[in-house]
Amino acid sequence: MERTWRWFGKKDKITLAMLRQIGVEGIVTALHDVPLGEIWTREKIHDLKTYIESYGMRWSVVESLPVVESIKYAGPDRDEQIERYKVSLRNLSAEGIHTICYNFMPVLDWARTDLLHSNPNGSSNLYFNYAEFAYFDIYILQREGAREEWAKFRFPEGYGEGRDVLAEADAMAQNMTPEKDHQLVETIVIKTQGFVSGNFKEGDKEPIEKFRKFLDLYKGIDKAQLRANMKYFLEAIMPTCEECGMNMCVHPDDPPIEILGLPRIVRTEEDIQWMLDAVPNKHNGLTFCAGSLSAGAYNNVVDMARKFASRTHFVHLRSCHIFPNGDFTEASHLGGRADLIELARVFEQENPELPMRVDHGMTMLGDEDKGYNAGYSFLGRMFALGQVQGILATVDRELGIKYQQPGFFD
Ligand code: DNO
Repeated sequence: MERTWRWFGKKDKITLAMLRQIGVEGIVTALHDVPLGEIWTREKIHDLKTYIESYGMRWSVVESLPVVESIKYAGPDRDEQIERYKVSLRNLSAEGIHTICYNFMPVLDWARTDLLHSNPNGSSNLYFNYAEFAYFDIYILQREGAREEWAKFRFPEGYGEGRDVLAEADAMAQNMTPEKDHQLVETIVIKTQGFVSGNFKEGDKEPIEKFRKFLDLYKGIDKAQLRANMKYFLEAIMPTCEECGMNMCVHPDDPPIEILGLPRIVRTEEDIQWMLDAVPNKHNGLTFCAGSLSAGAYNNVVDMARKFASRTHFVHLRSCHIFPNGDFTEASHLGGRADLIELARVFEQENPELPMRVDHGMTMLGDEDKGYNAGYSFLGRMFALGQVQGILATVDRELGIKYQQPGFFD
């Protein structure tokens, strides 16, 4: 697979010169300064692409060309937004970029409750605690119906036995302070969302008010309706994708659970099968995010990779550990539920050209003071990339695939 890295543009503290030294061949990025819903112009795309190429790498994948909410909930300007999306696709293709990662999650792009959860070795990882999330939902967001939903919440079989998430959230409420509430809002709404070109930004004055307005847009939209809206979007853009050789690859919901009363439709094997069958065109594909999928106890990630490899256009290598109580954290890239070694075999066999990036890494050895985006450390991700490069070198030898690491004499 092509060794790529998610880079956040010219303002990223991690520079392209650094990435070139660690075996990165391709860059995964977006026009982060273009406001949501605006057309990506050819000039801006060209400028960034040329900059990347000046460092001896290429712009391999766009992550993300965001799908605005009104396409997801079918707002009045949906068709106009889809037309704009198509223009951006044509402009990207004209500049030689042919892989687009996007998501179809309503409101929230991805969710964690702790961005610096300690590992036994002193480093830290991202973490999701169900009770903290329930507390946010019931006590901070004060979402109508949240208490009743959490009262009915059950973990997948084998996890969280005897755990009462609602009781834990109520107990937390006894000890929370405005500072702790603020911290949780920063984590769930700002720090995880602010840098992914989504709905929330660093410096948003009233994020909770804004959040509630977004939730209101989805009143009455259930799973079937969201699926219909996704199908509508994909059918509308497929002719453009065919015309300009564009591969669309949806990112699975992260975590792959239903949250905040919102429908989520890219969580499980059945969901992905539905999405691929609904629009049976090879340009309608998947970002195989092993990390997101492995946070769902019902997902057998290796089986899913075998099943969906031929419609996978982009791979995220990461792995999760689910604790017996149901909470999850991000595991080592050599451990956890995802089995990255076997995934590397599956995808190398399918297509050694497939772009792959290591996803989130540990925060380690001083990463924490550098102001990196949550989950996107430098040393932690570099460590993970080193591990994955080792896995790929071994698998390539097994499969007889020749690979020359760029930037070395040998
Ligand atoms: C988080 C990322 C997501 C992902 C988008 C794709 O770390 O995996 O923000 O890029 O959901 O649209």
